[in-house]
Amino acid sequence: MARTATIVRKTSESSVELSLNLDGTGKTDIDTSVPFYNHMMTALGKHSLIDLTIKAHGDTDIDVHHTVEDIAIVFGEALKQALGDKRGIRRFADATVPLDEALAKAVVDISGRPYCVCSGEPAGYEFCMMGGHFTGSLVRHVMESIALHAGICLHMQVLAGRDPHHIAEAEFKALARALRFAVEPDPRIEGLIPSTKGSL
Ligand SMILES: [Mn+2]
Repeated sequence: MARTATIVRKTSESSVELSLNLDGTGKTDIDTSVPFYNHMMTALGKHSLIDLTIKAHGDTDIDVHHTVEDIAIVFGEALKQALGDKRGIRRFADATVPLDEALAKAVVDISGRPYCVCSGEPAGYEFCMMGGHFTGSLVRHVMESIALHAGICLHMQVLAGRDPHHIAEAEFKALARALRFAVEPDPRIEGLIPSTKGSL
């Protein structure tokens, strides 16, 4: 069965159309209307090998916050939908990704139980502005929204870094790389659900 999902979500704050294919090659077509976020979501698709299309707009004249958060919610929902009953996946994965001086580690469990722990951000990261509109605080907000709506456990650790752009990009790439392996079919357990309780 195709592991794909398409979700359209419209609220008074944003409009999001998102499609993904877990068994893709990392092909992306991203227009979030938030330039820095385009860069991050393109990296997420590219390095997870999840084909990802996003067309979104919202009340970015107020702040990019609503649109950024809502896209993360929809990405999480689409991930959950595409995974179905999670039969045959590797389930656990981790990835540690550098970007020059920055180093981020993501650990995921496609568990069906939403949880997110982020640690190690340098002091003041949450107040940094990237691309003139995207704050460091939004990175954790996006990680939390994805994890909670996908129903996965995500630990994101910033192990090193000084430049906020580098840190954010390392975090998105680490998530991408961990997701790639966690959602990938494990040929040794074809058709089986990787859980002792028989469901995820
Ligand atoms: Mn929010």
